Amino acid sequence: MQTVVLAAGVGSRMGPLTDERPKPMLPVAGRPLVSHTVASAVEAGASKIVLVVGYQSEDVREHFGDEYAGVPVEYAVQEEQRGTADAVRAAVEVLDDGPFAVLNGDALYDVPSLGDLYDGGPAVGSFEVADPTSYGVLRTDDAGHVSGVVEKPEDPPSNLVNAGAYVFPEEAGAWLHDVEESERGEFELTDVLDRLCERGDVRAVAFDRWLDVGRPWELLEANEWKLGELEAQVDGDVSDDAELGDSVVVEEGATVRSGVVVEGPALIQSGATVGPNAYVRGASLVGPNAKIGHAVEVKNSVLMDGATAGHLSYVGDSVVGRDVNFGAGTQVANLRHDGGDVKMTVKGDRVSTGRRKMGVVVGHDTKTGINSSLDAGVVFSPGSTVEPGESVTRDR
Ligand code: TTP
Repeated sequence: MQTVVLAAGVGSRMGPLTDERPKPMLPVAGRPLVSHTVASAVEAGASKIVLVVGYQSEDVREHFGDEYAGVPVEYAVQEEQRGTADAVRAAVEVLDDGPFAVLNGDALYDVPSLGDLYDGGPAVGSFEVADPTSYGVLRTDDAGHVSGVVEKPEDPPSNLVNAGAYVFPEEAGAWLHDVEESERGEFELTDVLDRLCERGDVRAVAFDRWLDVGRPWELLEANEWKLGELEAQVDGDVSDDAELGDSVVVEEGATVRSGVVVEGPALIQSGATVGPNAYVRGASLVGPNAKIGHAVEVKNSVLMDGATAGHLSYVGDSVVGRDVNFGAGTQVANLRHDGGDVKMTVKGDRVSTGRRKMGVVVGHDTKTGINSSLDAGVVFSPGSTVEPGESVTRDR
């Protein structure tokens, strides 16, 4: 099945992490997010991948080149991010005859479910959630076919949310040109789906696992998923008295010093150093050239390239951007005293992360002074500074 992967979005809800690189290129278990989407599609039987690129497209092209695991990769450019229908319209020109699949390039899908999606006629992937009111929700008819998608309904017709995975018949390519601008000023692929649903033969394929990666804490969840699939491998320099758990990968060129405990799942990338006497637990990604120093505890976090927590610090449930430097004794709070879900500001709106445990999101090149404390849910713009001893309770 030829598969269009949408990777032209800006990822504004992921700010400040998408300041320097597009969301599809954010690191998940040591690879770009979109490479997991592409890998799953290829494993499920994609015959060709068409990547729709736009915002900072050179990064995506450079990563994939013209094939992935023997499957050809082609590119279509969406000049302006004018919606998902507009993105697929750009791709139609490079598609072959026949049906085609469309996947969001910022979502993780399980391979067997994608296989089910590919296997048959028109289809839409769905995922069951307890509260679907903030999603596009599938409406199904008596025969179990999809009859439409209702956006953010107060009274949801089902618990099946639209997973942004579709199989369209060839003729749907022409319908893309008939889509009109929506109220929010975008050309929406769901308009094409609605038209397809009128035929009454669109299958709802329930996915076993799915994750939409739109907000910073979902990047942590994506890493939890994909780090959990790693098989232990040690190619780096690991001290004899360091303790590594079952699912820990230490890449060549990485160093794990004495007295370190890494519970895993964790990936310690080339050029990174950990320890001495550090404790890394939960699903953690220690990016290329990152540094976790003496007596530092890192839990369930992503440290991007060159991020440093030199000594005596705690970093929990956090995303730490490129070349951030945490001064000695920097402490991240990741739990509220009232035990409620941690809130975060996303594009100006205060929203619940749905997590009791959530630390901070730190834009690249931020520096914290010694003994600073960073409150749960705080977001730092790139290049922020924190004074020694300062307690940061608001975004900066
Ligand atoms: P969204 O998550 O709706 O958009 P986004 O990725 O730009 O994120 P944000 O809202 O935070 O700015 O997009 C869903 C998928 O479609 C995602 O994989 C990006 C892709 N997309 C395009 O390729 N072109 C577009 O014009 C839009 C709106 C999205």
